[in-house]
Amino acid sequence: MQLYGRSSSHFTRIPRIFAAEAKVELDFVLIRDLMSVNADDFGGHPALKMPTLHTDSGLWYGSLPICRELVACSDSGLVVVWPEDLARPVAANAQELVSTAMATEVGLIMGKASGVTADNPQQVKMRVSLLGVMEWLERNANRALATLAPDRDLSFLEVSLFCLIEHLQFREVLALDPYPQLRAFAQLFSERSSAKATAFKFDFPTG
Ligand SMILES: N[C@@H](CCC(=O)N[C@@H](CS)C(=O)NCC(=O)O)C(=O)O
Repeated sequence: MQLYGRSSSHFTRIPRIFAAEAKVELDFVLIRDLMSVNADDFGGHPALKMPTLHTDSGLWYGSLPICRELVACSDSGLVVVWPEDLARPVAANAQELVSTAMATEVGLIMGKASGVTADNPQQVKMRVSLLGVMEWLERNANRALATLAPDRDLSFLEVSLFCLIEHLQFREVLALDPYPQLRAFAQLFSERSSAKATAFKFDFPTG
């Protein structure tokens, strides 16, 4: 199986962590030009996004479907809590807000990279949105995580929350000082070998 993405991408790191936890071997194919308008450069992703997974059964777009496929293909018997298993509002909301914040971060980073100034009204709104999510997560993420089945090996919520927090710091989008609860969660999760093996880094000098 081949995963198209970048080591600096939070949406790509999620399936890389799942692959490591499920002990699935992946060939990692780097996407060189993020501004390309050719879907082939994104492993065939029609929306020109990463990640994309290539398997014998076809192409898989998006981090959640890719993680599902990786776990389904593995013999590891990994017990995973998926977003649809989140029955309590606090946990379902946490997942929704983590996914929203990740997309907001992409908008902020892509805007900055393409010369949009920080005082652009859309960038201002995205930043306020991100701050609102972070404040909510700081107050509620631990309560959300406490609702997860204790016998799980992993949850999509934990992995995506971890990737969001580390990525905010890595891309210097937000300082994490105001979020001690989230920092403590990320510190604990970062001890996992799957997290250590997938640390964010820039694959190219331009990021
Ligand atoms: N819903 C998609 C989102 C993917 C996404 O936004 N990926 C970012 C990188 S982390 C990307 O491709 N950015 C390039 C762009 O938006 O042009 C997923 O879950 O994989």
